Amino acid sequence: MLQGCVPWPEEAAARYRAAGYWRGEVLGGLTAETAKSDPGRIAIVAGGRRHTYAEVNERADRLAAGLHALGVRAGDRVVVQLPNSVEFVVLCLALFRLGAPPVLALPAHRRSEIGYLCSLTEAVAYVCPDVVQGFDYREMAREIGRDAPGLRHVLVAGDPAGFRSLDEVAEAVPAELPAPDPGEVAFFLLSGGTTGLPKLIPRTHDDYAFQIRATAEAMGFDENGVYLAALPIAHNAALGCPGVLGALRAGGTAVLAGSPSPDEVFPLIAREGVTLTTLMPAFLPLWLDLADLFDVDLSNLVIEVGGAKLQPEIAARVRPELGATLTHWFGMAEGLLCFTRPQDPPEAPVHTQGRPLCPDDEMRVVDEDGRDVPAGAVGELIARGPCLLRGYYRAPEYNERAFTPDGYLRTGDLVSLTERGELVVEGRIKDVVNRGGEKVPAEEVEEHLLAHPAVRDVAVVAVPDRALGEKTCAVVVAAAGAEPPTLGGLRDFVQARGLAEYKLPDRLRFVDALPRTSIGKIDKVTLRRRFADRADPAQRR
Ligand code: OOB
Repeated sequence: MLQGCVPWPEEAAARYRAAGYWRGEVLGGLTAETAKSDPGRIAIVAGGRRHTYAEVNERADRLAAGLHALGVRAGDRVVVQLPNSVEFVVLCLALFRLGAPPVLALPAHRRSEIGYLCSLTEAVAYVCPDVVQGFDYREMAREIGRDAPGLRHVLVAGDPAGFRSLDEVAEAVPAELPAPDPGEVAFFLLSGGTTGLPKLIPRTHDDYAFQIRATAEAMGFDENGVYLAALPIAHNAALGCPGVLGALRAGGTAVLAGSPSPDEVFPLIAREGVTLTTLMPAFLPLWLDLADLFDVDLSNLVIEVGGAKLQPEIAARVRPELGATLTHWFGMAEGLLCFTRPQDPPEAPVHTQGRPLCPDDEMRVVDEDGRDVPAGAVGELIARGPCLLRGYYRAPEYNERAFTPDGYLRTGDLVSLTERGELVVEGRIKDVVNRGGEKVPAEEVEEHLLAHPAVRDVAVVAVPDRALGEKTCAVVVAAAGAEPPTLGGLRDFVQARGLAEYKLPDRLRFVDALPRTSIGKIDKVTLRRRFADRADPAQRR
């Protein structure tokens, strides 16, 4: 396995193979079979264009050859930051074929995150779009390039402005390439639940092929299925649950949208006959309120909702008001998936996040000392299984804390299990703000805020928000003698340091000193409680 990754113990790997979870499938081959048996079938619909299996498959072959000609080799890492587009999918297939794992950054990431990913992974290439929503990724690439000596190529989808055009690389003549080992890392996902700087999750061909196959089966998604990707496909939820990759593996169609906003997706759902999609809970009220304005029949649609707390009263409205089938998900990029099945009774997704994907997913609920809590009680969820990593990439010290000695991931989520083994998410102990499904690592933001001359001390905590569930509040101890910082000033400051916009603080509160626990850690429980109801005066009306 790629250096810096932690393999599963041989005993577990043998068990997962014997049980038929890991079948030696490689992700580069996802489109190959359908491209041969039914070349004219539509694989991807994006930006109003339809792309056949034959086209997508051939473009991936050409791009793999072109990247190889540039010197990209098996084991090299490539940071990929593209919006939902056919280029994104073709590039991933090409890199899977080469065995050069893409590191999937989110479109919202900026200099701080991308620069860090490039240096952590010693990436040989960074692939970005030209300009999206007024943001010029090429300018950012120029800045990053200065600090990343190992970065040999910047490839641009669109106008390359002095860099190399991705399209041009994709003009190469397809070449025979050795198939990668299915036990190898196929790509890296970013963790949404770790502390400090972003952590990388290695996903192998074997484990992800199992995830997309088994989730497709559970959702009843086959070659007649049409999956709508309305969330960024760099995120596990839209990439592979079964997502775009699962849709391609099944021989179905993936429709790529730029956002889950009703005016964009409802016409697409109607026109393309979408059967499955994924949403974060924050968008569901909008769908419920606006669906009537669009003449769209959702009775054949299954919606997967997860990533953040879904309010039961919103969940209960889905079937009666939209006519669609709701499935409720607890997912992690780390590889644990629990969800209610479409055929479960309608009340199941209202109250629980369902059962794990795999019968061999081992989930335990433990107390602070790591002892199993009594049945039904709340504790931290720890888990291991055929999709669950055994270590973050190049993070040996962090891994010591993040995993138990026998390989269970400490999820940092507080849960309980129902008598029937269904998961109920009850809270969280990890220091993350879940901002409508986008995860903001508090420590990472605190470090940037601490660099501000008017900030002596700071704690970033979650405060309740009606629309997003949670927002980010910076609790600041102002530096003596300095003009106290303003929220706008702090946001500009952190943004200028290259942090993604969704991580900028939403609120600012001042204290004379941060409360500490008996062992000297910042007492965030007290801070959260103290500022919860004062966060948004509009909410109290
Ligand atoms: C999904 O994945 P990530 O990696 O962005 O975030 C994982 C974390 C979990 O550890 C948990 O804290 C939170 O997101 N979460 C939920 C939740 N589902 C995830 N918190 C409350 N209720 C839920 N239902 O978010 C993700 C990956 C695949 C599918 C769906 C979501």
